[in-house]
Amino acid sequence: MASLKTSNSTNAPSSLRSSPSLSFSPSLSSKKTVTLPRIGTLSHSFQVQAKLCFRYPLKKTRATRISATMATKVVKEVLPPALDSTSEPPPLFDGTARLYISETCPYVQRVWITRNCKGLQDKIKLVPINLKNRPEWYKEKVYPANKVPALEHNNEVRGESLDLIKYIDSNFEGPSLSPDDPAKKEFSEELFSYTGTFYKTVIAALKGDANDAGAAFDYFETALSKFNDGPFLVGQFSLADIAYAPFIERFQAFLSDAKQYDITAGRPKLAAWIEEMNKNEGFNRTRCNPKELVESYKRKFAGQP
Ligand SMILES: N[C@@H](CCC(=O)N[C@@H](CS)C(=O)NCC(=O)O)C(=O)O
Repeated sequence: MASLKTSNSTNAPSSLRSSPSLSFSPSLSSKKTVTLPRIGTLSHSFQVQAKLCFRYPLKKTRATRISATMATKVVKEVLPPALDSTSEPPPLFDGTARLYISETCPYVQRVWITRNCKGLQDKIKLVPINLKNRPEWYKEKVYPANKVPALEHNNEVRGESLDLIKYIDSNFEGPSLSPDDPAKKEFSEELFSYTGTFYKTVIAALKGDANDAGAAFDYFETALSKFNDGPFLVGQFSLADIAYAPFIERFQAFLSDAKQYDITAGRPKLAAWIEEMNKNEGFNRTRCNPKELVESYKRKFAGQP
């Protein structure tokens, strides 16, 4: 079994470097090295990415805390208060890259994970928007579609989470999260295209028979068998994993709690993928409180008040 050992290198962005004594992620950062199992030949970019996403604890700032309510102990990024109809806009188009977000939105989460995994915490500022009491200037001056996520960068505002993760990967520094191999590139595109069907299939099952979600998770299980040089969708961790992670996080929690349906039963590759994703600090910092998530899904899909 091949393994990657990462050292306590100084190659990480300053935002992710830690003092040796500081330990936020009990599962990983208390160790000098971490072994990532089941990974064969690793590209340079994946090794750098692995250091960023799997190894580095956060630097010690007031904007970090350990959320005691998470199922696994994870460090959640503390956000500034959400801007609402009474708030002034930020100084728009002043050269700052801003990601407009809502903390619990899965589409936002895709972009937020990408930003974290590329080590762009100091380069892309998060601006939470209160969607229930949205500021008028958001639609008028920032993003006419009036949705989140939206990214303000280079005097333009863009939206659509799948477009944004690709945009950030191509237009910002940090390790590449896209495969170089043409077959993997092509398969990534297929995976991006399937996200809509995946979502619709599972949502229909959440409202009715949980077993009807099986086809979507079977697709995912089969996809994980396509490349055998790592536990992720195209072998190495990439944007394709980021595209699905927020949805699998939500569906797994809700289906298990409300429908007693274990999405990993009979799907060992999906189980291993979830285990690997749960080690990803860039993802963990964005994760929802699972209890709140299940309650909100129950209100939406199980007819509970
Ligand atoms: N297709 C969009 C979906 C974004 C989206 O629906 N965001 C929701 C929050 S999770 C939103 O902004 N809703 C506000 C609204 O529709 O008015 C994407 O992938 O970014």
